[in-house]
Amino acid sequence: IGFSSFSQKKIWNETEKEKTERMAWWTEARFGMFIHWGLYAQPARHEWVKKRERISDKDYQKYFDVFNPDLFNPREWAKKAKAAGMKYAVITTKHHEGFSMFNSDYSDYNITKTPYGKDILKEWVEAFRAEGLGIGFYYSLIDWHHPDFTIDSRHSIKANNKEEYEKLNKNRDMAVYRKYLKNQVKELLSNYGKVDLLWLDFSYPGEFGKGRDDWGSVELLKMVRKLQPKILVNDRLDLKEYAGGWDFTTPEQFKVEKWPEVDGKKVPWETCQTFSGSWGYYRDEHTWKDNKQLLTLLIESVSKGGNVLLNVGPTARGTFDYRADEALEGMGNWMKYNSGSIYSCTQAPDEFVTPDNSLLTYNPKTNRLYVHLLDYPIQNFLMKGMKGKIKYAQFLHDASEIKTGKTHGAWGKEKMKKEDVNLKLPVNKPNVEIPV
Ligand code: JFZ
Repeated sequence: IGFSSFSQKKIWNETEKEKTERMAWWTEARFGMFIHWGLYAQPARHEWVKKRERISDKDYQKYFDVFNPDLFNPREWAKKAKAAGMKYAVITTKHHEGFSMFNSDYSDYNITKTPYGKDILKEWVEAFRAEGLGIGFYYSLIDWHHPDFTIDSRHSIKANNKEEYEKLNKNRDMAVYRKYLKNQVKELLSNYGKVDLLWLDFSYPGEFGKGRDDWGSVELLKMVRKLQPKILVNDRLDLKEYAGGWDFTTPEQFKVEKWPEVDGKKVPWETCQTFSGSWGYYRDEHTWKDNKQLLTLLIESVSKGGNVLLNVGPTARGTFDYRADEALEGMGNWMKYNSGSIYSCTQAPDEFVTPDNSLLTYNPKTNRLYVHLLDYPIQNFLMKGMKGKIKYAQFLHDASEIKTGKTHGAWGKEKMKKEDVNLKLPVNKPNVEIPV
């Protein structure tokens, strides 16, 4: 069993080896697409707009009444994801606003009742499957629309003190919502064929927060595992100390300093990242990351044993912003030649010292070490302690040989030791740059 403590609460039985095998496709994939799409694409000013601006259900209704993404072409999305080098995708089936992007027997607040009239999720799954991509569902535990979801610190309705919370929640019953949540997840995992990944979001235990008891997390996850035994589940159900309670951890929107550990053991992880700051389409947001930043995030994550889920927030017509297209293309240009240093790769063994201005990734199956030069140096590239460890060195993009040997000039004579190796790089940086 993957967890040492015998007092461990258990959700299901699986050996560490079985877990590793179940997760192998994802661990090898390393790169996926996150898609945040819902009614909030129309106000186009953050997926949290309903809470941020305290918009009432009545005022938010207009977004439901006019939603009609006439240019939605999921096959095109899937092709873009694939061309970018992504191997799986995770879409918001329901975000905090409470709107279902799928046909549901448990709520009319769903896509088939909008002017669009069809089950977007169904079309999306078929298209992404057809391109051979893994299928992931994001489902929000938080719900600002369901009448039984109790008002809390993250709700779009604001309470100022305990009395106000109690008053607002008088007729709300989380037991009813819990049932609803379970029913909808059941629909998601029953009506769309095999689902590879479930991304539940999110827990925030505390006095005016919610956690495992509110969601019925244990029961929910048992059902999930039963319906889709191979599925991968993220770690936001507030089941950290349960065996089988989660498969990978999800640091988001910041740089991951080192491979995350639980009880001194490295755990699978996936960081998610936005292009511009918000997850949903935000028309007036101009803080877009450039391609080099995004690419570095991917390499750096793999160099620490993790995955990247890079987010796109499609417009309300069903298109990607041109800047998202450009970024995906840039990733694709690079991945076309260099994905060998990403897929199936992980953190390099400790014996390898990371040289200055570089990142290392490593493929344990082939024993290849990949050195990512973040800044292209002038001719000498010193690798400490590598003597005897390199059989052959080459560029990845064109498979041309890189010779090793004495450094140019006086520089290396002081710096280079017996046990070091110097890579003799060509003066000119090879033209593998992605457009930035
Ligand atoms: C959540 C959502 O609120 C957000 O809109 C988006 O969907 C994102 C992927 O997930 O945001 C979170 C959730 C958890 C943390 C931070 C932001 N967290 O645990 O630090």
